[in-house]
Amino acid sequence: MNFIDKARISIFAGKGGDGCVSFRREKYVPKGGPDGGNGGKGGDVFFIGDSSINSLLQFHYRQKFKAKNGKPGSGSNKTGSNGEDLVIHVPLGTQVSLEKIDENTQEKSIEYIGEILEDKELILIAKGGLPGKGNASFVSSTRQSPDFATEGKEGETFNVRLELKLLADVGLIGYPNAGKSTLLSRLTKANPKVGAYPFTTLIPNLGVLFSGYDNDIVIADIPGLIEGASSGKGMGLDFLRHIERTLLLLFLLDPSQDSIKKQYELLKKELSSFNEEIANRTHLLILTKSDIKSEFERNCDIVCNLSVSGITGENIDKLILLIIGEVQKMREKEKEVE
Ligand SMILES: Nc1nc2c(ncn2[C@@H]2O[C@H](COP(=O)(O)OP(=O)(O)OP(=O)(O)O)[C@@H](O)[C@H]2O)c(=O)[nH]1
Ligand SMILES: [Mg+2]
Repeated sequence: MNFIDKARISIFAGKGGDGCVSFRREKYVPKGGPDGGNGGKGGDVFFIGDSSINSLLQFHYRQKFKAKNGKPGSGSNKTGSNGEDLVIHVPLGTQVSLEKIDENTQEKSIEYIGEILEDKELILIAKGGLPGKGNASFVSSTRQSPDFATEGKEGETFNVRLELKLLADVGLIGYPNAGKSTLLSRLTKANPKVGAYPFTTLIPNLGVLFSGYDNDIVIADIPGLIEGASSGKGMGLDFLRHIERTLLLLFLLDPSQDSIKKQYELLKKELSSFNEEIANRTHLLILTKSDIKSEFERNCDIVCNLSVSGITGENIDKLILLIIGEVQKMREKEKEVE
């Protein structure tokens, strides 16, 4: 599965409506007092978080987004209606930056605005133009019949860069070489690099498990964790931010490397030093490489939830059901909290 996780779009807020020049018309009064109304405000452009979207795909089909202009004012002091706002739906986790050009030096820069994390979270990106004033607004003691009005201002326009850090639902944690990437390729259509050496995975891989429910499950395969990772050893811990929002962790324990109990304790300890809350998150203990387990019985010193093989496929179907069940449970719990 290919993730489209970057897009560049142009957004245009609406122009303010023009003010109106008008004079009251009454019988026997050829030119009554000024009654030209103000224009309406131009529509704003917002982004809104939408949990039902999970890619930036839509922006590959459409790149220009425009809010409506404000309507001009009219006679009898009628104010023009405001231009309708435009609300663009984006997936949760979308990071928004604006391209800016310095008016004097023409230098380009990128201004990071923020990340949209919550469903229905709304951020204002481009403000609509202010309305023009009708001639009635310019009446003063010295100016009884102004015959001018002002134009509405242009709305803001920006080129916007969107980046989606896919939010993984499930994180695979384990020593280097524990079989994390092999398992990801078994569970999903992802095709990460697998190697018979530690630290084959240098950046997180993501795969999607099609759950059959309305939301598919994104699984993150991350680099291996070793003792001292929290103090910078191995790949460090920075990549753990990719699993900060997972619902479920799978501890992949490799019988061919070390005592399973020790692996579990060490992984938990390193996770805790990154984030105590992550370390205590719901997790399952999965024994990997079950096809060669018998050679390493001595290392199997705690009972795991399941033992699987990414090579022979043993118990992969059971693992899929287990993951789907746990994730559904967690999602329902999340909904109850909301
Ligand atoms: N016998 C056996 N070997 C496996 C199994 N799963 C993975 N391996 C082997 O273990 C080695 C490491 O596999 P990877 O999937 O790259 O392990 P990883 O945990 O992603 O490793 P890093 O990315 O380096 O942390 C490779 O040589 C795999 O072929 C398994 O179920 N059985
Ligand atoms: Mg790997």
